[in-house]
Amino acid sequence: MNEPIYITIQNDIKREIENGTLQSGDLVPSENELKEKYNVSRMTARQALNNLVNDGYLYRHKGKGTFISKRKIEKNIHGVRSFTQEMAAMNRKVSSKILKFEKVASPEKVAEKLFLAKKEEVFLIERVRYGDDTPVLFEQLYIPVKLFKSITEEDLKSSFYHYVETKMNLQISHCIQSIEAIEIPKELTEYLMVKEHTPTLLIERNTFLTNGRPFEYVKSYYRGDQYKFVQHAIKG
Ligand code: 16G
Repeated sequence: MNEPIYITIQNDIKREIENGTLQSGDLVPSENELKEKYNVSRMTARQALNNLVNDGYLYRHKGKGTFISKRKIEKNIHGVRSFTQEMAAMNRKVSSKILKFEKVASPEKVAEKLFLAKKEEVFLIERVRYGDDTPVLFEQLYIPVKLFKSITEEDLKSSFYHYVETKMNLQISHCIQSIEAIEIPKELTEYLMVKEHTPTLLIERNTFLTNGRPFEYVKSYYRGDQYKFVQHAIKG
């Protein structure tokens, strides 16, 4: 059976994005142009464009037309890299906004993950992180106070991993992490500037030093329309 024509239109546009004929910010052909080119109804042309918008390849600008989206950020999930390093590797400008920086008694799960005594003090840090001024990630981070006695809010405006490695001279070794697809929690929609129900990738991560001690427990919420996770794997 032949594929439906709207799929052909979608694939043609995707191919032009892949080979660079269409680049982020470019205007895509209008429904009328597609109608002429493929000899289809306006409905069919609209369906193809709607699907590409829903899949994040295109976005609409009211009154101006439909445009090619920025390519998704590809996050490697096989290494332990900081947000700052990831953005630098993609030539994106990094910035962060600290929403919370406070000392709290560790919740039970956090104490367990950080090898702490019940209710031992931790810093709770919440940050919105930006790539090229777009909010792409929300992070809720717990770190032991006894390990990071003199860390300040200012230190967390730039790279936390840089602080750990260069200011504290500690060696980061590995992490244990899980990845889950969720809807954006309602309270984060405003910070990440997305609509309710937006698909989000949640990584829960416990990261360790070379001495075997855990130094962070973090929940990172990645905008699903901005991120794609990539992994290299070896045949087992
Ligand atoms: C990433 C890490 C997070 C770490 C942060 C440090 C994941 C899932 N999370 O967001 O654990 O605390 O980078 O970034 O990869 P920074 O050094 O730029 O502050």
